[in-house]
Amino acid sequence: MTTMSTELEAQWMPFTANRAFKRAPRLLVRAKGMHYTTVDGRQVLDGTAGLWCVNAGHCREPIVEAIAASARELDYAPGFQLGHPAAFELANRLSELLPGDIDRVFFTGSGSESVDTALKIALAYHNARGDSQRVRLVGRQRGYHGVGFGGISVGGIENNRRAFASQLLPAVDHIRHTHDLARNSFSRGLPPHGAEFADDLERVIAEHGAGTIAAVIVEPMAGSTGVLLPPVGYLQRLRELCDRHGILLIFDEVITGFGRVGGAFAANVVGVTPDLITMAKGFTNGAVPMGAVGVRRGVYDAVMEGSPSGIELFHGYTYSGHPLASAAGLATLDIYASEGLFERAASLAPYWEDAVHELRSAPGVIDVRNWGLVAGIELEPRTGAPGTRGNDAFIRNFERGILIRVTGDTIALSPPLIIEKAEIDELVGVLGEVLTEVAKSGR
Ligand code: PXG
Ligand code: PLP
Repeated sequence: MTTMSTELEAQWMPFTANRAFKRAPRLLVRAKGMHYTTVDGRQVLDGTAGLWCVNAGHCREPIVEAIAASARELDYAPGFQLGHPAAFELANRLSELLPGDIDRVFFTGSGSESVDTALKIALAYHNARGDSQRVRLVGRQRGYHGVGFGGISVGGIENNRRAFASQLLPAVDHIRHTHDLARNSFSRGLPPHGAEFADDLERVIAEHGAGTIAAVIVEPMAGSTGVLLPPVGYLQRLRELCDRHGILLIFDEVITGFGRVGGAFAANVVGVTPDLITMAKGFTNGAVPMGAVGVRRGVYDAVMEGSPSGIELFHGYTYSGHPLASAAGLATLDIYASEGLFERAASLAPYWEDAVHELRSAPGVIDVRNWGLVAGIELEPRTGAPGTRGNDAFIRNFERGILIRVTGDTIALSPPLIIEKAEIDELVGVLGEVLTEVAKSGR
């Protein structure tokens, strides 16, 4: 691989230790179904659906064909003051999947853009209603909302903010995260303790006044930071508090959307309807970048009414509703429906839960948690070297033909929803062996 290393210099890789990667690169050249193929011809079982996005499995023929057909027929269409039918059709189809009265859809190009869009819609909503003192945005500790300035401001992952801390959005607060290993370790499904963590919002309300707060944004399940689940009753409580105080509630479902937790959205699964839902990733099965914000009818109507003529919302992207992405989205939603993949995720979840909880006895494991087809396996950090145990596990698994995702010392598993039971056994079996090797070798 040394001959390649000079060729790898120009790309500044995202969220990657560039120097380490370029010394020992891991390159993928093909994918099909549940597997990647590496540049040296090895098969790797995809335990993470790419980066939580390939929910229907890789290189699905109907999606490939839809993208190719669109590229041939309508490569690009301006979305400002013009439109094309597939984008409208996709919005209609998506609104059928969205919970409650969320039936208006704004298209973006990614999760980060969806988050910035949702925050701006929240501000525009209050402004349109003459409530323009509601400008404060509330996120949560350890939250991940992408990498735009809005997203890192409401986000609560310190590493993502540190270098930019002096220039973040000014009126932002964070409520506490929901991780409570002391009470909830090795919980199965949603953890029993911690609904009251939602009441931390009352602290912010007491400090600043409810009338200054525009919106609260949370991931129903915090993915990036290491699979932090919502305790039973927590999201309901957050909804009640927001309702009581006229605050919009945004669920960031970039990861939890499209079947990951055993329903169309986590909102559907827990039975809580937020005011806005951000999404991306699984929307197009990861095949073409695309995101969206689902908006409650009343929020959309208020913005329309606040602006009786002309452009109602001064916001949009060159690639909002891109034809190739729209085609990929429609084909993806067709597969989810025709193969019943959301239901499949729900019905496989008990098998998945039993399998991943077997890792409880592997060395170094301090927690296993699961929801739908997601699992978090938290490892004890090595003294003075946090993150190294997780990183070693990632590299050794990859060498053994298993792709996992690691943040710090927490392993996140989130396979495509087409995974078979035998593949679950393989994933968990190899991971257990690797954790033993990592503990023995100290590397
Ligand atoms: N919100 C949430 C909840 C996310 O998980 C984003 C916003 C940003 O989406 P884009 O498309 O701009 O990346 C995300 C993205 C990981 C991992 O390994 C997670 C994400 C992205 C890359 C890696 O946990 N989440
Ligand atoms: N920068 C410049 C100079 C632009 O002209 C545009 C869009 O026209 C953008 C940024 C925004 O790009 P996008 O719409 O792809 O987000």
